[in-house]
Amino acid sequence: MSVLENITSEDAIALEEKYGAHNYHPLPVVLSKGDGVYVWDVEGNRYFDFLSAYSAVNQGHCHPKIVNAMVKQAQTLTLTSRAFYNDMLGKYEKYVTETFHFDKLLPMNTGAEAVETALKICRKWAYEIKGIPENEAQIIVCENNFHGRTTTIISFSNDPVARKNFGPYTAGFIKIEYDNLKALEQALTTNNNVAGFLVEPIQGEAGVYVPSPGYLSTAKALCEKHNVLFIADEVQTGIARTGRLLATCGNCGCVDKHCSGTPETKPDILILGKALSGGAYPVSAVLANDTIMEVIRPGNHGSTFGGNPVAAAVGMAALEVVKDEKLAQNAFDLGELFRKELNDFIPTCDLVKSVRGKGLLNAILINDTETSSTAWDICMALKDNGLLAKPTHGNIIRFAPPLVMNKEQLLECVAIIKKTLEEFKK
Ligand code: IF1
Repeated sequence: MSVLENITSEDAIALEEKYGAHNYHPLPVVLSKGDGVYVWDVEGNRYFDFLSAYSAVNQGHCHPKIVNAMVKQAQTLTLTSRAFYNDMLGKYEKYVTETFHFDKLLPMNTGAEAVETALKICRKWAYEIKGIPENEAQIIVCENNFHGRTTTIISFSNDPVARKNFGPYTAGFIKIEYDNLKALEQALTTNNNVAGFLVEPIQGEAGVYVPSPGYLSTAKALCEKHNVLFIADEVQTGIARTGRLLATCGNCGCVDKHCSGTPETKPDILILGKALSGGAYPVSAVLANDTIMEVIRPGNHGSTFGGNPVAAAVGMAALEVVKDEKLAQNAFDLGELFRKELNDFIPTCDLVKSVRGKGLLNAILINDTETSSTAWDICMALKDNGLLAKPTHGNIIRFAPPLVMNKEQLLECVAIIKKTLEEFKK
């Protein structure tokens, strides 16, 4: 079979079943084309993409500006390794650090790599700047976190499916309840060697948990008080997804009138990924100011592909799209509309308990048990009605369309969601 030969959905699924590791359980749809807010399956059926590859495709599928930047660079120079300089990395580093107001950027590829990088920087800062005894550093994390799939990251996960039988686990982490400032203060005051606090501004995988107003700014203040680094994992919430350039917007200089821009929530270490490339290429980054990033010296850390010229070209184009098309403001406005529409609808529908989210990162809570298949079955019905979404844990369906969606398209999707829920029979 030639790799260019068209295949049916059935054949594609059978090939993955036979030749691929079974580390996912995808919805039974085989996509072959994407453009903006739409994707098409191999049979030519068109869907609204309401997952955006877990918020990596914020700029819409195959955005021409991003694709053109990628193709142009790929025809020029793809990879030099960091053994030599190249003409793209410095420009990219300048552009991104000025966008998010940090002194320096360490370029990586995946979100998990960036999280691991942030943990290493935090520990090294703790030993060399804060003066914590070597190998004694503790990093506070939140229960129900999701930060990636590496052995160290799953060591501090409490999701048994992601964690079990991958031990022995990495030590040095203290788990506290999310959105609980008393728990954070207690962890800070009862442990001497705390180096950092790693937190998602909204817990995506856990079910789009938006913390109480003031949680992030007060957490940041508590970290400052105890000389502990506030580390924000914005891999999923960043790049305009929550209606501002960053969910921890602080002096980000974003153009949106909705941005609170309060410096109190500006993290000491910022982790970006996913939509930093618009979903076209693996691009992630860790940003920090010199007093923190200077602990990293030649030989301490690296990556073959980290900061490659294609990643640099794609990253700059992806951020320009966010700014030029005011995607944060659009996400804010359409998010407000989405939640209003669903909040007006929910009282008429026993199947849904609530809707929550910020910007265009939202989720509905299904009125059934965590172990029921109802959320999955609803997603299957949504697929049949032309909209793709997938449950997170159990009885929660995440809704995260590309941020380039317009009002008419959003209202069409709301109509599909309402129709599907009204017609749904368990
Ligand atoms: C899977 C979840 C979402 C992330 C945050 C780091 C990473 C992610 C906040 C790691 C990645 C992805 C991974 C993907 C599914 C998806 C996901 F369901 F797993 F949790 F989005 F919610 N920080 N999230 O959300 O980035 O290494 O993947 O580039 O592993 O199943 P990555």
